[in-house]
Amino acid sequence: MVTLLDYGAGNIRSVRNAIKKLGIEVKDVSEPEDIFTAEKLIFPGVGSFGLVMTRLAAKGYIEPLIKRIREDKPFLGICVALQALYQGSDESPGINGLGIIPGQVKRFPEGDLSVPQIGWNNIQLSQETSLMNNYHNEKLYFVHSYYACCDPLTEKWILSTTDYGLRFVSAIKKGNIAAFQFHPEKSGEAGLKILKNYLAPAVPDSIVIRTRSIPEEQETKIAKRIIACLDVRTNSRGDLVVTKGDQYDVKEKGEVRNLGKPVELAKRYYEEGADEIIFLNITGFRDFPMQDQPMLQVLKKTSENVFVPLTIGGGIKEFIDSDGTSYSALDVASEYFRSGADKVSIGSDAVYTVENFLASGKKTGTSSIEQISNVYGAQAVVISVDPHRVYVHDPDDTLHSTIKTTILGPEGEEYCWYQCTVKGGREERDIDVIQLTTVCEELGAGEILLNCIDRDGTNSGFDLELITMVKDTVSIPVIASSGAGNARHFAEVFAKTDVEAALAAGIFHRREVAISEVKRKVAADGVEIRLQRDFQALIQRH
Ligand code: 1PR
Repeated sequence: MVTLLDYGAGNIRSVRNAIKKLGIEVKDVSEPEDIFTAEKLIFPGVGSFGLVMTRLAAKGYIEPLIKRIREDKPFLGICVALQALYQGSDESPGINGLGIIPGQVKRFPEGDLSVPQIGWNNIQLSQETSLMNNYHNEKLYFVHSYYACCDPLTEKWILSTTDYGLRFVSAIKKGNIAAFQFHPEKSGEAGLKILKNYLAPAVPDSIVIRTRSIPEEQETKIAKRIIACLDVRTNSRGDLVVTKGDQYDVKEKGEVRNLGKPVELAKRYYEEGADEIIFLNITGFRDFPMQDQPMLQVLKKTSENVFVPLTIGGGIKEFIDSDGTSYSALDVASEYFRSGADKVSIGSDAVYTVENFLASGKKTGTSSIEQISNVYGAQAVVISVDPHRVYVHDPDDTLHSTIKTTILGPEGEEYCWYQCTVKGGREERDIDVIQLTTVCEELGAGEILLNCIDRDGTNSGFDLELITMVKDTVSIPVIASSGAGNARHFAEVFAKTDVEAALAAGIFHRREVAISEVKRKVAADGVEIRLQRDFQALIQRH
């Protein structure tokens, strides 16, 4: 029996599901005393540092938490919960942490690497503990903009470090108190194994140790992510199906293409080694009754068996339900987080927000991006961009940001700009991809999902010119999307651009290319990638 500290923020469902998957019963903290009396406590930190500390204070949880930790009763913190053990964080100035470990949590500096760190990285162990029993140097999933410093004063606490531009504390352990910056519940089988070591250790802490981690002098490296994307909508029979378009046209002979069921397909991709799964409700721009929203069920079901990050897009906006209830974009996003999503992706509403920003020149604080980012952190907000090329003969023919292209236009034009669209490409807007992505970053978005209508479903490869243009402008991670036709296209996008992740839909759904084939090709080209353990062993043997 483990007790979960659920303080009503974000995706706690995934931790709950991971524990259940391990066959262990979960009990919730219902009053402050439970925190102290629990046999084992898990504290999943979701949201910003300020949100976590404010909620803990409001519920009267701070004092029993400090008491529990000081008395060395089993405690496991995840992500922001590790940071909460420190005195404070640059993320929320003026808000005190639990103050167990001395020091201030800092923001990753701007540099060559995008912030937030989103993806799979290694850990370098500096203690031997049963918590890492049978850990074999697999990559684990991180998502954060702030980090705990490797301060010699806190040496006794450090269980592992990780490198991302600088070396930071990725896990701590002292006595029965442990905390991870990575998400074990989102780190596939490797993460579940670590969780199990905490919940039901096979060996006492004094015995162990069969672990392997990379030598201290070597830097850990974040992997490029391979993502499977599922475009979902209902067909004429009312079934919710995964579909796939050609340049966003998902109908064939008048009927929506049906490439499978969302929950089943997501499970298949998880087992095949996808580093992340994105669901896009492609008709989400239409109004829907909140409680009937079928994507909530899809998320709840998927998160029971899929232990890698889940992103949901489509319909993240403010709206009024048919019964007159009004929902803010934050309400909608919160419902998705509670149902198992780790990130939400905003499409049309981001375009409208940027249009308003450009017209008024100021932030309102009320846009979907700002609201969600303020509460859940930038890393929870993805912007899905649906641009297409507009050719011009001369850059002066338009006010938009152009590039000189090697793919000439229909009249031999050598320049183009990328026009943003809304409602799944149905409506063009007078705004370009650079305006959209830079303003969204300024408003607090943490990642760009960069589609391309011209390439979507064509199997002709990613639009490298578009990706390079955006990547050169923003400092948040970018996911390349649209056009993947084979494993070489992934190798190419990682070789020729600095993109952090690449996504495909059609080739995976139609089983034309397997995720393992993509990973094998990309790894063979020397790109850092996350390999499943059996696969890793296979590569080492050969
Ligand atoms: O505007 O916030 O409600 O979000 C709607 C979301 O639905 C947006 O993210 C938008 O990109 C998506 N969407 C809307 N209509 C379509 C459509 O296809 N008719 N799908 C659509 C976008 C693009 C990718 C696709 C890649 C890879 N799909 O997600 O999966 O292009 O495809 P490929 O590998 O087969 O080439 P809102």
